[in-house]
Amino acid sequence: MLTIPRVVPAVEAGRALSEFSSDVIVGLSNPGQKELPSKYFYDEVGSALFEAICTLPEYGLGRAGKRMLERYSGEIMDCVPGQVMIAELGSGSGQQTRWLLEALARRQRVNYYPIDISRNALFRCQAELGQIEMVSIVGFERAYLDGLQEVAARRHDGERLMVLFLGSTIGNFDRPAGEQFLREVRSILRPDDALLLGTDLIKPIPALILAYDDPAGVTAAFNKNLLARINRELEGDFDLRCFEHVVRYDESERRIEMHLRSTVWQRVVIRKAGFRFYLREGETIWTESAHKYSSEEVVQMGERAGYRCVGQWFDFEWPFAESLFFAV
Ligand code: AVJ
Repeated sequence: MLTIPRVVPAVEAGRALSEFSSDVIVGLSNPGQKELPSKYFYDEVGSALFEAICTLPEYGLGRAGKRMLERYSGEIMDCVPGQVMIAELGSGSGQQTRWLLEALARRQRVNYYPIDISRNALFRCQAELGQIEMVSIVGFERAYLDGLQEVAARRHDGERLMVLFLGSTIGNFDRPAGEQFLREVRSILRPDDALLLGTDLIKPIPALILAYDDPAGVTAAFNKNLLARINRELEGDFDLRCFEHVVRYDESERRIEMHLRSTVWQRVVIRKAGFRFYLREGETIWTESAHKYSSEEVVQMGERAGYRCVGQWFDFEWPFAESLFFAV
């Protein structure tokens, strides 16, 4: 069947690089807690490491997401009748999306629009999903909301837009920002458009810590690769041997935090950003949050953001929820 695997690029490489550079400067010049945005994990090395993480026995999320879509895609798509087009926020490698696309392709030709700021992720997704019969792929190298706006503009008459936000990526936002993000997605949708939202659920802390601090050190490598990426792309001189991967669970925020802790006092120079800064011994750079939810909380958050929940599916091996919402 005809497939059109292609990417609509957002910006020239130069602009993407200067955005990376200014985000790095802002995050690292903070006199309090230094931070780096987790969206920059996913260069070619980082994406490969993330895929490796998803195969780790300790990282239950990865397997739960795939298992659930393999099992429930038919049921989920039965809840979304009519002619449907699909947009995915953060396409990743596309392995879980396959099941949903195949379920939908049993009844119609499918236009699938993955949206990701990582061109590399879009290529991987096209390699994984480009061969499914009856499915055409057009990837958008864009920030989520910009990309979604462009996808929505391609809607045909009578077509329903279904947005996928899988894998618990929403957990990277803190709670208020996550809800606000859902509201902004809603503002691009029409009533009865659909949102399928994956969320990792609250579970015993030791299991959560192990999921983000696996004994083989794959997640540690994933975390440190952010500094290696700065070295490669912005001519930084981070010495990766002087950083430790640190994982903690914040009980009041109900989130995992990942940090990189400097084991020595050090000066770091990032040449292409024209930036230098210091780290004290023991000081950390906060690189990621992964918020954990209860299933009721997800429903309430969706309702406050302008949706009604029409179904929830659960994995009990690794508590995880897929929640299907319709825009009100
Ligand atoms: C892709 C954001 C869902 O938070 O679990 C995995 C990323 N970080 N291991 C997550 C991640 C460390 C992942 N998300």
